Amino acid sequence: MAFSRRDFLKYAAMSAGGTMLAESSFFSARARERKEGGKVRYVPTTCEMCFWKCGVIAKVVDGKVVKLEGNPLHPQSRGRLCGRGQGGIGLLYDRDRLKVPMIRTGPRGENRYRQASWDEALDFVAGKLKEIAAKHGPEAVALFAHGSPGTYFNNLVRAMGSGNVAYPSFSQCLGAREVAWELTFGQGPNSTCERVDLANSRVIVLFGTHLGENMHNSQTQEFAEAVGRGAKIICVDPRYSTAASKASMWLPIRPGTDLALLLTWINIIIKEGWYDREYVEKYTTGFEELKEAVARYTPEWAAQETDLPMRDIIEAVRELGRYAPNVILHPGRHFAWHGNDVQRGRAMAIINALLGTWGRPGGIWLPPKVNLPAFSETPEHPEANNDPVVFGDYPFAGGEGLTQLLRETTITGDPYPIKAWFVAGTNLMKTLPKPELTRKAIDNLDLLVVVDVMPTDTVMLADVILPEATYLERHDGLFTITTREAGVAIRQPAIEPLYQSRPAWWIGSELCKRMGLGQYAVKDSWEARMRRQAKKWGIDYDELADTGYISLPGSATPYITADNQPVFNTPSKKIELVSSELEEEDFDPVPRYEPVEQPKRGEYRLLYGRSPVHTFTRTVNNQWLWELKKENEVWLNADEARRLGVRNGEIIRLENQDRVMSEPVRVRVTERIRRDCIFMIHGFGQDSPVMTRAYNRGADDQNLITRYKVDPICGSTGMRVNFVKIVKEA
Ligand code: MGD
Ligand code: SF4
Repeated sequence: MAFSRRDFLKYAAMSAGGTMLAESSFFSARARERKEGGKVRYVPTTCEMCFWKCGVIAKVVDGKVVKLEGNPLHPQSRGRLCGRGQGGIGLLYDRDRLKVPMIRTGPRGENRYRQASWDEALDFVAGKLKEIAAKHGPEAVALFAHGSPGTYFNNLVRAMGSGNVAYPSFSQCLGAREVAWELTFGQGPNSTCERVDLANSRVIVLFGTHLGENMHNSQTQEFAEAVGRGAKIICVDPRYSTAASKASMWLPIRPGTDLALLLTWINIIIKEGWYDREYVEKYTTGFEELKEAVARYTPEWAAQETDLPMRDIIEAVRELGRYAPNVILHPGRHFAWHGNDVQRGRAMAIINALLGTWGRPGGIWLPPKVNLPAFSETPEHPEANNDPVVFGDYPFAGGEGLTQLLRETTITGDPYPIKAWFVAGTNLMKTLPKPELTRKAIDNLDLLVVVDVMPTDTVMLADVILPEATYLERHDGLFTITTREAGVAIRQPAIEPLYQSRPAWWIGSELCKRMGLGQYAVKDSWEARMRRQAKKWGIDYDELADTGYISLPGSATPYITADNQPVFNTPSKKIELVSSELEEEDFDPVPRYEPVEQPKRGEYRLLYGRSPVHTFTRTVNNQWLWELKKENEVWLNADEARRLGVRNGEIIRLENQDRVMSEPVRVRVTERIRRDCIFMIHGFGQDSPVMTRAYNRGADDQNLITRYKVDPICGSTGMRVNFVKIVKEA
């Protein structure tokens, strides 16, 4: 039997206040069109301006998308979109969009291309791939990807027999966090959307997580609601972030010393008895060993190390204890900071475990139950021809592959040559630390194919540029969305692809056919495939296309009850306060503090972060969002500015420890940051002249990240290990 809208209504009505919810949040594109007399079309789909996967409703008038709204049925958007979500129209109609396939005609980096037909471009790519695979083996073909386009090239590369696939979302983002939580709870806090029950939290602790600036729609909505109903916010951040401005306590920690604070908190929680005895006894292992290991981390010592008042260190953790278990120490998101990040994540996970937040209201909700049958229409991929290089010697590198290893092997050719890269949905030149190595690797390639929507820095180094249709012009998915409940969402085109752009599924599929791998191609169309998938899942596809999201009845089981016990997929089947897996691999089974390098006199640690209206580099050329924020600034502490004689708004440059100089950038003099660091928003400083709005606007933090520190446990690249000086412009 298919789940339908009627089932959804019935299900919603069963929950508290459900009738209201069902009536007020009902959405049907077809009903709305009928009401408006059929002059306009409403198309429910899924946003990809970032990776939160909000439900969007596109209003189309005379074949033009004129408005984007949040889908009220969809739990990620709850009827609203963030600024970037609304700005999707700016991407669709960006004058600088990639419009046609192109083949490079001049030296790499000189922006000389000629237009090609799809047949010519695809034949060219397939011919080159065959040549490279014949000469070096299929493992010489690699993929870097982020977001949904990667799926289709992952299929191609693996069908060829290469396992060399890597995603910056692991090594440069949240890999260390996921690994830390998997080692502790046997499961990560969910990479699409953290399972944080902010709606019911009484105390929310944020370690550098700048909610509101790092904009994730439903999470920010819940955070705002929590602030509104008086939840206590404790913000540990060297910068007085927007979230800190809502906090009852701001702890301006010395960067790099978070683990000292966390271990001290563990010590206080145990010593003062704030932990949940019953919970710890029932669900955890290693308590006594943990207690002994953290006894040396005293508040006096932590105050010295972190540069925080001892009174605040103690008061903050007592506040958590008072309201436990309805509290949360947020797991964070961009986690690749100092190269010791798994252990920082472990300490955060351990505090949540001691306070009993996993499976408790206001803490970490339990994953919803999803029992959808596996669906595939293509054969299993063959075994990789040669061991992939993307996991290196890191025992917990995860399944996603380490980008910097792929880059390194491309440069050295050791253990074998890598000669072709597909790059889909990621701007590697601005994403990987030490960009000169990215360029060096690219110069070693025989083929660089970039599938993108905008002519970014990486695109403009490609041999072949393949223009993808934007998310408003293509089918993708089906997506399973797991929030407190599980549901299924759709991405479908609001309009036909503009210019000669094509969806990634089509590009990948055409390449499979040309490579003689037709069995891995899409049989007919992605929409037809989605229909078959929906049928297998028992979902009414037409209902889904009409509403954009269908929830799976009975999937929500967020809290521990007598009949809903948590499952911990660790070796001991318990929460591992002392990690048996780390011990087995000769790592510290309990996190141990080691100081990180601090800036020398006259230097500042380079910190970077997000703007609420931009996602990395993907939005900086978008007219709507560019109007809101055209360039970044360097946040500099007011006392330091006075000392250096730098005025607010003055143009300066930053010079890093390796004498790399930034583009000119404006200073924002502020009391809202510590004296030993500066902060800038990531994503600006585009070098591609064909991104006409973003070109040369602001400064690129990545240029200054010429050093990184690799986490020995999972191989992610800590990037907050660079120091800069302020250089005044003549
Ligand atoms: P972007 O730089 O936004 O992010 O790294 P990336 O995923 O590389 O590049 C996205 C690319 O996708 C752009 O080229 C854009 O045009 C393209 N794109 C957008 N929509 C589509 C589409 O529909 N189809 C296709 N084919 N392409 C599309 C993010 C990564 O960066 C992450 S996850 C983190 S957390 C790190 N953050 C970070 C940082 O904060 N500072 C520094 N210095 N480096 C960082 N690197 C990491
Ligand atoms: Fe789109 Fe904003 Fe949702 Fe991200 S958070 S998916 S940009 S609406």
